[in-house]
Amino acid sequence: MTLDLFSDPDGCVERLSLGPGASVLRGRALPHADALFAEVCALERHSPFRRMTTAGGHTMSMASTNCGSLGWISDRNGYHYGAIDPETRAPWPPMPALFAHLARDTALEAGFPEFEPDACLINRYLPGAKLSLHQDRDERDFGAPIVTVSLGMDAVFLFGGHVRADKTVRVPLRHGDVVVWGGEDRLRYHGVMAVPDHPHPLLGRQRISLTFRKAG
Ligand code: MD6
Ligand code: FE
Repeated sequence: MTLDLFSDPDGCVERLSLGPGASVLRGRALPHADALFAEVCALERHSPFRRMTTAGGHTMSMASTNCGSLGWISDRNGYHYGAIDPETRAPWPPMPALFAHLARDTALEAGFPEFEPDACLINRYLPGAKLSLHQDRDERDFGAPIVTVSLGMDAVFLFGGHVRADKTVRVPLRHGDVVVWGGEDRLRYHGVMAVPDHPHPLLGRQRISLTFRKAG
């Protein structure tokens, strides 16, 4: 099944439910998009984007960096969270207040009060980059939701079930959209299809995602 958020004729769709604990808040970050992107540009001067390696020795197709007290890291030893950027050997830059507020507010709107993320993974997808189906299970507490903010080029988010083979829905994500998933949907498989090359007026040929989690 394909859920097309953007074909609603009266343009009134604000929130799409993907499950009891999973919602898309369409365009929710749009008023903040310029400021969010400016923060990403400042953050990448401190901790640059890099393409991480997987335990299997593959290079991930998107480039990543982090802000907040913990950063998500993938290397030859697998996935983990750490306070130190292995490239700069310095702590990840602090999470900008705008990021923390947006994550907390959107989690609340989606039914998860008191979300206090300590980790924000920032991914940059150039045309063709993708993320295969996976679960997010490196966090200590699955009681907190995950919030993802999309900026730049359109992408298709794949949202599956609790086993990899479950059917997935294809959710188009555009600049300013926010996805929140938690509760019984917290461990659902998800991924990002190869990003098509449709340059965005503000960001050009890239998609940036901000993924907020309570990791520690
Ligand atoms: C995204 N990222 O970049 C979604 N999950 O839009 C993820 O789902 C993700 O990049 C776990 C670890 C790294 C990731
Ligand atoms: Fe994930």
